[in-house]
Amino acid sequence: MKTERILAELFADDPERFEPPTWSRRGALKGASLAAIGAAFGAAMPFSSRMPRGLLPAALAQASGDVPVLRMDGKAPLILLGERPLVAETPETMLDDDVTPADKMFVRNNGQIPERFAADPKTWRFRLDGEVNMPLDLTLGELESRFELVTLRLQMECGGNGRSAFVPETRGNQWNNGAISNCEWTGVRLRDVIRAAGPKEGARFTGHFGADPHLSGATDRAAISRGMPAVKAMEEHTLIATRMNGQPIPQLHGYPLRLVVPGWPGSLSQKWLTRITLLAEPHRGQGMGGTSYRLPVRPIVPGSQNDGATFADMASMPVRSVLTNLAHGTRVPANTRRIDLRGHAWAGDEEVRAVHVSLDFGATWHEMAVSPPPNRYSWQRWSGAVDLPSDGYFELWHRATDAKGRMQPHAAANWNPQGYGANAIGRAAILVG
Ligand SMILES: Nc1nc2c(c(=O)[nH]1)N[C@H]1C(S)=C(S)[C@@H](COP(=O)(O)O)O[C@H]1N2
Ligand SMILES: [Mo]
Repeated sequence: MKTERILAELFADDPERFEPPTWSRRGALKGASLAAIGAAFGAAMPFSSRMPRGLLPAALAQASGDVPVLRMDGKAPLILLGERPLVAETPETMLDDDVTPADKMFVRNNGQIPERFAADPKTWRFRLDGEVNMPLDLTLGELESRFELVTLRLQMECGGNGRSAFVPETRGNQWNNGAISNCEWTGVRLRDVIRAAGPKEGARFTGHFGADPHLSGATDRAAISRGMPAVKAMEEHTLIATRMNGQPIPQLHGYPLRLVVPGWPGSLSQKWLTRITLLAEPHRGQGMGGTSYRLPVRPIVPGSQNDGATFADMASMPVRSVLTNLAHGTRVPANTRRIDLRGHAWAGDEEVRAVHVSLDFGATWHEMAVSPPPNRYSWQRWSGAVDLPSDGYFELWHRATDAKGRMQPHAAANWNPQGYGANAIGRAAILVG
């Protein structure tokens, strides 16, 4: 199928036709009529009668076309969100592999990228201390030989994935849905290492430390240092990883040792891991407390100030889906009447129960096939097809449902100052003909 990204260009031809959106890119559209939108697209909107009033068409609401691109050895042309620190997102159509290849893995750094550990990686040292009877100081080689090695496919998703959907806009990297990877990690279980150190009764939380310098270069400040409740640390899928996709971990992604905490905010998965400490109270490192990786327990007014004192730390990430075989803004040939669709879906600690697709702005939904995960915490493949009644402008909406029946909402919900947990229904605009 020959595809072209054209919708943004069509809009660029005649932007005056539109009044500005009331809020940000996904706010309601004031003034512009559907007829005007249709005229700008040069296409009919077959389901315009089902379009909710005030909804900004995805073709205008979501960027497509010109975006800054990461150019880096060993990395695919990801969408560059920031250079200092280096942050890059994976376009949805690059998330089609069941196991995310290293070059397509999104990048999220909070500080500088440390110099590559030049010595034999087996000599890298890792410490486990705090509320334990026997603090451990082990080399990577000792970790691998003392504890059982396991290999698992594990999702890793930034807590801010989907942030660009918040209205009004929030602080932080404006991710679409591409701050997600599903690599094959090999490592030892964190719980085995904790047990070997003899945790004390009071060991109820962890704190994580890595070797990357703070962005300012200050040696007394951590780039990021987060922690989690012991229950998550003791889960069998939480790994101290030494290999990714059967290879040493790439430098950008934590060589030679990193923590992998699947299903919870990616910030817990400390790269360039040097130390984990067990604590009686929640860790107080960089990225803990206030509004960092924390969500309102009771909704707050969007756009309002809040110090986060009553918020709760984010735990499991919410359910989400990506469409990987068709880019938002694609044009398909006239008379195309059936379209194959596929992608991935995941839901933090939960399994995905269903994925549905709508062509008519959510009036009717078609159930897609969803594969079981190869192991818990892997994302799942979904696939199916939809029939198109005619040529014209369509939006493919994709919505996943988790095992508890929770669905992706129509709009980013539970607004919070740093924009975490946005998992709105995916919308891809296509033009047929
Ligand atoms: N040492 C260290 N670990 C880190 C970070 C960091 O900046 N430094 N960023 C965290 C965040 S916010 C995320 S989302 C993931 C991103 O992992 P990746 O860059 O390998 O995709 O790493 C986490 N671990
Ligand atoms: Mo993140």
